[in-house]
Amino acid sequence: MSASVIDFVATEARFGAHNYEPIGVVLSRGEGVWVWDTEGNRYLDCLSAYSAVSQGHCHPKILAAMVEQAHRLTLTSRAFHNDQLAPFYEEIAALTGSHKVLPMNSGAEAVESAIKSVRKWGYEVKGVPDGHAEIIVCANNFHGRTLGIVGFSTDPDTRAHFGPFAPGFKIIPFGDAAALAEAITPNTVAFLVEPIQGEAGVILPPAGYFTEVRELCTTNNVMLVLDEIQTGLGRTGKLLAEQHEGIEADVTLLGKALSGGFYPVSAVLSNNDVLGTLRPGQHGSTFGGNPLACAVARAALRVLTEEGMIENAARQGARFLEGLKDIRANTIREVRGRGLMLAVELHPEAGRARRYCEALQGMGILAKDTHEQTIRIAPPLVITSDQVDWALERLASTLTQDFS
Ligand code: IF1
Repeated sequence: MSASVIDFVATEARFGAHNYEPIGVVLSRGEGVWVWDTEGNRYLDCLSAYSAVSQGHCHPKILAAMVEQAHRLTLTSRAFHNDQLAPFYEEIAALTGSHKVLPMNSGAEAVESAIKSVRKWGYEVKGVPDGHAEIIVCANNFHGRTLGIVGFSTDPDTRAHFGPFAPGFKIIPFGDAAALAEAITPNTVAFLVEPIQGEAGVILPPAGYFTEVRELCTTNNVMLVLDEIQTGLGRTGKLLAEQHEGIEADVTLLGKALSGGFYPVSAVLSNNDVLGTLRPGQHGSTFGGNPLACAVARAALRVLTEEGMIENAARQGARFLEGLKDIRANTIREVRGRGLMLAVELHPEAGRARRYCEALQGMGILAKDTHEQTIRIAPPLVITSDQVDWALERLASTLTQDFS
């Protein structure tokens, strides 16, 4: 690392809470799939800010919408109407086939908002006795960092020493429909689940799982809440990951790529009366639904469809996955994923995934390890075939090295 990089890293360490352990690269510019560090070295971004920069870094049309709106009006609060919120509602509802929209900022806020809404729906519509609503979630879930959410995490790092936590959550294994059937009681208001578990290491459920889940939820009048904050908006090669199983959630959570990475924008979408139970004064956010966020989100959604990014994610994702499967390396235990949400799981003897990510950095690729053994690969959805092949060559030469 050069002197200036060491300086940035040391200053962060000196003043910052040490809640991250970043790869040793200091980025200062991005365009499309590429990012540049402070020395001018170029990297292919295979993380996309955890799938938030799906439209590519600094997409010119989203940038233009943001700058144009920033000149006009940025924040009104929801005490007044603004001229960007209604068109945002209309466009996102039309795109996703939803009836109601609740705009928030971070992904965690969308999750919290959904929890509040399904509980309220449970008491006021389903008739659950007050204070007794149950929400079923999955082991190894990741839904964010707020207290309500980390309380039902099963990851010790995420959860330990942050309690006491709120009651009302039941944890079942992911991918096990029988476990869901068993866990549902008359007080169950919702099943909250990721279509593909991201932080857990890109874990796909068995085929048919969500069809069974949908049936169980419908039969028992339980709201199916899909956290599509990471899987949504084209990442898996469909607009929403639920489409792979031909089902529809009652409540869908979006975030991350909803702004193309320009700004924190999240949303709760509902296909039924869940959001309809919220009355004035019962929920809100100073920044949620602000005109700048809405203008950015509208442009982010527009380019996603107009520029064929969802189809490209399906095409390039298939190419990437095939290419990864063709790499003959003793270090690889499994490659998996859907669309451009991919992962390479290493054999325990191969050494830590972190070491491979550092080696990839040296070859011009930024990827991030998760859970010691897994390298996550999630480039922007605008990646081309040549760029996929370029990445595969470098991945092949890195994965055939031994860092144990
Ligand atoms: C961090 C992982 C990704 C999410 C799902 C809600 C949220 C997230 C399915 C909360 C956030 C992030 C946050 C990021 C790491 C990250 C992540 F490694 F944890 F799993 F993306 F892969 N639901 N995911 O994945 O959204 O409040 O952050 O906007 O640094 O914690 P948020």
